[in-house]
Amino acid sequence: MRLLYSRNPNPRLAVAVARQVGAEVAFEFAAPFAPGQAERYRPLNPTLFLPILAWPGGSLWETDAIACRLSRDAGSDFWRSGDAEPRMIQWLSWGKENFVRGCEMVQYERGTRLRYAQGATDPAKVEEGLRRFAAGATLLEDQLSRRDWLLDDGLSYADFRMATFLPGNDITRLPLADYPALLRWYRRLEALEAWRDPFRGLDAPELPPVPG
Ligand SMILES: N[C@@H](CCC(=O)N[C@@H](CS)C(=O)NCC(=O)O)C(=O)O
Repeated sequence: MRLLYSRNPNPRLAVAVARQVGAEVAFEFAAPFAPGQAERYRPLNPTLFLPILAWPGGSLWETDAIACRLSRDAGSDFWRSGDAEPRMIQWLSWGKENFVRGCEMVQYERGTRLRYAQGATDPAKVEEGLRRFAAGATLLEDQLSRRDWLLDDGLSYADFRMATFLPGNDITRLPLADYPALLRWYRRLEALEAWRDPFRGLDAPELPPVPG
């Protein structure tokens, strides 16, 4: 199987998962939105977004689905399959609408939008993103002051997913330090090589710089 990726947050997350579970995949850099590339990738993912997991005759897209597949194939419980699975899905679901969404909004406005010349940062969107971040971080601060990871029984995909948009925070400037337990949790993630440096040894061109 091939895992198609770029350095952007969702494909980064998928590569980190592959590293964490020791997935047997061939890593392949892709740029479906580059001029002339769309038709090559559309049969694999009609949305053209990365990551994509591809194999002869089939493909899978959306990071969560790919994480599930990689974890299962590797015989790992990183994506929980037992009694803890509903709780893990709770965090994925809540995160997507709340903390992760807030991080993504700010990351887009201060990072992606400028990298790809999609217009100027919208202060109202930053404000809304920071508001969602703060509300989510307050809830997570309470949870993570009581345990090391989101699930009682240890590290899981929920932790990686919750942190999707935290790498590159020098540009996004989310006020993580205002939430000490959350910051400690993120430091624990950064201590994992799979999270800290997923692109080690891979052909992974740097993202365009953020101007200014
Ligand atoms: N909901 C999708 C979002 C995927 C997505 O937004 N991918 C972005 C990067 S974060 C992308 O493909 N950007 C173009 C690129 O990286 O070349 C998922 O979870 O996989």
